[in-house]
Amino acid sequence: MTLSALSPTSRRRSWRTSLVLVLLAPALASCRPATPVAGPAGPFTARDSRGHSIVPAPLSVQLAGGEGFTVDSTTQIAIAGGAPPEVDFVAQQLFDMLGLPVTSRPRRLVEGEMPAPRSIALAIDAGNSTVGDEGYELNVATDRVTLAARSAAGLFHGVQTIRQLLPVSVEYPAAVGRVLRMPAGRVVDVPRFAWRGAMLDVSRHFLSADDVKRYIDVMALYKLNRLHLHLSDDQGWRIEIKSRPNLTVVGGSTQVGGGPGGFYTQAQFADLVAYATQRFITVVPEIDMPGHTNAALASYAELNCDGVAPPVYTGIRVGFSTLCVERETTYAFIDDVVREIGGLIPGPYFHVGGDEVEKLTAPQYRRFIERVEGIVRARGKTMIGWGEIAPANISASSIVQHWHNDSSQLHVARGGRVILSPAKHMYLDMKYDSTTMLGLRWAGLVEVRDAYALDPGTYIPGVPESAILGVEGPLWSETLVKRQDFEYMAFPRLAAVAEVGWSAASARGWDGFRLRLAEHGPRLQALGINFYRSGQIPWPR
Ligand code: NGO
Repeated sequence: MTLSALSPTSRRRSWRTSLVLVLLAPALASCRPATPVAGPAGPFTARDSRGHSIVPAPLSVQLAGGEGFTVDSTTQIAIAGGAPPEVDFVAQQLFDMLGLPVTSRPRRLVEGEMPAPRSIALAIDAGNSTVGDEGYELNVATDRVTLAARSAAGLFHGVQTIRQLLPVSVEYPAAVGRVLRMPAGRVVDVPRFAWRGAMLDVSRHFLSADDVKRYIDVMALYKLNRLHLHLSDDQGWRIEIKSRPNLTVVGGSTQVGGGPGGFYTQAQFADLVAYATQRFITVVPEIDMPGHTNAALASYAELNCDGVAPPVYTGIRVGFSTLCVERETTYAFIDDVVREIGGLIPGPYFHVGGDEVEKLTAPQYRRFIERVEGIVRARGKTMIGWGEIAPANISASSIVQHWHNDSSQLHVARGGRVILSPAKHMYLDMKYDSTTMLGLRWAGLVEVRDAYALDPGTYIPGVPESAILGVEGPLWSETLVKRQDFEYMAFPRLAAVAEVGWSAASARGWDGFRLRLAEHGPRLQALGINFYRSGQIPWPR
């Protein structure tokens, strides 16, 4: 393919777009139809039929045989001019990942300058209509790698694909004598759904900010883009609210089983949000209400209808607590909480829980949700709630998260959108099989294949794919105490969640997924992740 082959419209594009196209030309020319990679170019041992082990599966992968691209001390990282500042950070992460010498530091090209031979070039191509807001186009040739996207997020996702095209030694930055070589070819990729989430319940058992960052790191590897933090429940309140200090002094003081609990200061939370943002992950805070509120009720007597604060709670029953929905003090409290947390996040979402309320009448519950929606909107955020909120008279712009036997369809009927977290597929706290020590089993056993089997486009009868915002894997922590417990339940199922959310139906398939996922065993091990060695996956020995 040469420039002269381009249409008149494309010839009118900006110099930057032309640069992208010039950069792509050699790689495009060397692309052949999909053939499994053989020999030294391929770092894989088990692969799906298209010869790669990328998870989530990209929309299209064409690998060419031959030498591929080798990263070495002469490799340069170039940023095509005009890219927004976030691209510098993406380039820096690529640089760090490849362990390049200082002489290879990312450099912005000046207008008209071509990248040096042996470069990995990152370019924003705002006119690319095939890759959407988060997709990318990657071309790998022996003398050059080009990654183009419409946004920095797209480039970031492309860097994760580069990472997965490289051998697992890329995950050992201090290893001596490693050879980082990737196969030549072309990947064009775009996510199927905008919402690809993971939820951490840091209430039942607290997880430190550093442990949450580790989780974010692995989310990024799999192109997940929403981190939902379940910050309050009966057993613990986990975020500092300056106007309501007892929430953390009392409500944050314990956890399931009576351990020490814990909470994030606002500074720690802001730092966590910044860490996620740099990885193109939006933090979605959840304050569960009006039920699942014993920690708040224990902190402030005025939130209880009888004006008496109950003791803190360390068991795992659900459904017994509720804020006093008839008292104005409750709404002043909620406004303080939404205002303070809302001020710490750039993201547009605020999750209000709303699940499993047994102590209110249906009209009381609905009025509460409608009023809280007003508070969240007045604070400039979009309300999200579990499926139970759907019968309330809420706006179509609010979001419902389906989990189990709920009436999410009602929200779709009013034109609203739904996040799918059906427990029997997406709940990462369900046991894998009958021998799994950790987790619960009320929704059944969820092996990797069960997680993977969800088809979001057909899951809720009568709900079309266009009403599905995406998917999310919640990890509830009644039985999970330490980081390794959380990891064991999340991995490798979270990779299945990611593929369900990202990959086009045409690119998906269990037989290919299990082979590709097998290659992620050594990678997860390299990252120090305590993952479940499912018997369904042919892990390499
Ligand atoms: C339910 C419940 C949570 C539990 C979880 C355990 C929802 C939305 N509410 O899911 O409080 O922790 O199950 O699997």
